[in-house]
Amino acid sequence: MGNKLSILGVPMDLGQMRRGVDMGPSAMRYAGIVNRLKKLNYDVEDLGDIRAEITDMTQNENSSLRNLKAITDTSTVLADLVGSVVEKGRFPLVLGGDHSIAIGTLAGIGRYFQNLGVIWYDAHGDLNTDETSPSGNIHGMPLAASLGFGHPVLTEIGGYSPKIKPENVVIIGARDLDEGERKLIREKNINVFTMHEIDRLGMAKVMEQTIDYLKDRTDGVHLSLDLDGLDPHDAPGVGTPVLGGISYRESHLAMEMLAESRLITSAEFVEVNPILDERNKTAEVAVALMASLFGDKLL
Ligand code: 6HN
Ligand code: MN
Ligand code: MN
Ligand code: MN
Repeated sequence: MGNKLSILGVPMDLGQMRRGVDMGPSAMRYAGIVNRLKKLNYDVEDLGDIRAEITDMTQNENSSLRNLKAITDTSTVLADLVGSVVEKGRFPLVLGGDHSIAIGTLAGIGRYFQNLGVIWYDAHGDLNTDETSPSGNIHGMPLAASLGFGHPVLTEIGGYSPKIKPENVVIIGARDLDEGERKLIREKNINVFTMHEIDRLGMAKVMEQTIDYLKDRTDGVHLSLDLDGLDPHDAPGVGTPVLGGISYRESHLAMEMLAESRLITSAEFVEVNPILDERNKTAEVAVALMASLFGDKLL
C-alpha cells in the first residue's frame, strides 16, 4: 500500500429493504475518517459521493433481483471511478452504502490484477444468485456475482467476468448462510472461517492463516468489510444483524495484522445504517477499524 488514498462514497441503499444505509458515507465522514487518515500521514483525497440512482420503490420490476437497473447503473459508474483511482496509483477506499456496491468496486479493481485476493469480512456469504436468493436483495449476491455466478446483468458489470477466482477468496465471520450459498461454498471449495473457527482458533490464528494463504498466491488483496460481521452489540447500526459475531477488539486485531502484512491494496466498508444506529456508534467503529487497517498503533 502506498501513501496516497482516494475516498469514494456510494450512497446506495437499494440492495436491501431497509432505507438509511445510503447515509453511511456521511456518517463515516462525520466520524472523522479524513482527518484520522491525514494524521497517519496519508495523502488523502476525498472524491465525494457518486450519484446513486433513486428509483421508485414500487417499481420493483423483478422480485428476484430488486432494483436491478439502478444498482447496475450505479455499479458501472463506481467501477469506472475506482478504476481511475487505481490508474493514478492511489489506494481506493470505498464507503457504502449496502454491500451490493462491492460488485462495482471489484469490477473497477479486478482488471488490474491477475490474482486478486478478497477478504470478505461478514456475517453472511453474499453468495446468493437470483435463483438461490431467499430475499431477492442484491446485497446478498455481490460475492457470487464477482465470482461469475448469477444473473449476467450483474456478472458482466464492467464488461468482463469473473473478477475474482474462488481459490483467492477468504470469508471471515460467517454465521448466517443460506442453502444455495452453502452449496456454492462446497462446490467451489471457498475458504471460510465461520464463527466456529474464530472461537476455536482465535482471531490471531485466523488472520495468520488468511495472510499466509493469500500472500503467496495473490498480487493484491481487496478487503470488503461488512459491519454486520461484527457483533450487533459492537455495531448495532446495520440492516441485517446476526447475534454471536466478531468483537470490536478481535476486529482491531484483524485490521492491525492486515496493516502489518502490507497485503491490502483496496478496501470498502459497507452496511453502516445511521437510522438504525446508536449515536453514530457503528460509523465510529468503522472509522476506528479503518485507522487500524492503515497502520494506527496504540504506542
Ligand atoms: N449483507 N443471505 C441473506 C440474503 O438476503 O441473501 C442476507 C444477505 C445479507 C447481505 O449483509 O450484505
Ligand atoms: Mn455483506
Ligand atoms: Mn452481512
Ligand atoms: Mn439469511
